[in-house]
Amino acid sequence: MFKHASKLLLVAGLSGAIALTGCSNSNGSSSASTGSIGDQVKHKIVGIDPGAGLMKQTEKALEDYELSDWNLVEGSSAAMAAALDKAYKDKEPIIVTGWTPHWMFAKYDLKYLEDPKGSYGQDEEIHTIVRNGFKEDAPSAYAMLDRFEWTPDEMAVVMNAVADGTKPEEAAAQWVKDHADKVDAWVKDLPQESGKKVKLAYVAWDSEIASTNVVKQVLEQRLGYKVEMLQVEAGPMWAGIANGSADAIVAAWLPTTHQDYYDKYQGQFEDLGANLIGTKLGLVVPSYMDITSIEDLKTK
Ligand code: PBE
Repeated sequence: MFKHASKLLLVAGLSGAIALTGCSNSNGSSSASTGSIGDQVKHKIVGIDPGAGLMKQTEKALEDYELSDWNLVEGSSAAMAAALDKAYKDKEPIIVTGWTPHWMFAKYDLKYLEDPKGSYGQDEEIHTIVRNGFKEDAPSAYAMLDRFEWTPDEMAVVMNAVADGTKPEEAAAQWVKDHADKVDAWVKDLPQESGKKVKLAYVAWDSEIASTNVVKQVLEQRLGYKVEMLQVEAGPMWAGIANGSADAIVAAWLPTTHQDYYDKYQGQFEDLGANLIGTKLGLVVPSYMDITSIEDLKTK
């Protein structure tokens, strides 16, 4: 799944050497381009998995900005990253659905398109959500999950290592080792379990691969749980928490991105609050593209 990742390092190394060829001429269009931004990218926006909130927000953006002739292409996080990698190497125009924290901002020179109509909402938080009854069934795992919080920079360490080819469980184990003080506080005075099972559901979004693996390492190494990671789509992830087939997720983007799931299953889960603050979502393009706002997609 992360086969493309090793190539990304090379690209990052070259990015500084790439000269700007897409300079503007008098009528504002790119000299390296043929026609409008829409024509250059065939009116396509490279999306991710259809269950992602980011996809619904992008559909909304297409409506808000009256971009009815544009198409949002479904795929996956990995396919989006591969398409971006290829376009970036060839210095071709591309528009992708993107979010922060994500390693792609460390590897490439990228920018979010401005969103004056606010289709992507305000900055939000990633929450930890557990199934009803989990507190009684696994009190120390519940307490650890309740305490779990970290920063975008801390998450980036794990995420960037995975993007560079380290196995997610190894990158997470290394992070746990290197941040013993922080991890100590998450597990302080909590009792050990011997092999009790916990099921963590997640979607293969790069940010959630990092966070879910870190929580698994802490629950296993520090509290003696046996953790199963269930990789699913966004809809089944929320349904799994609501119906009790999964115990916890650390992947709930709120209040906007997962609002429909949150509302649909209200009362069937417990929200333990933010584990990370300072996220962002939107349309992302390479900095070499002569475009600054979503509005430009209509006029440029
Ligand atoms: N994401 C990453 C997810 C949440 C985490 C922004 C791609 C989504 O859109 O649902």
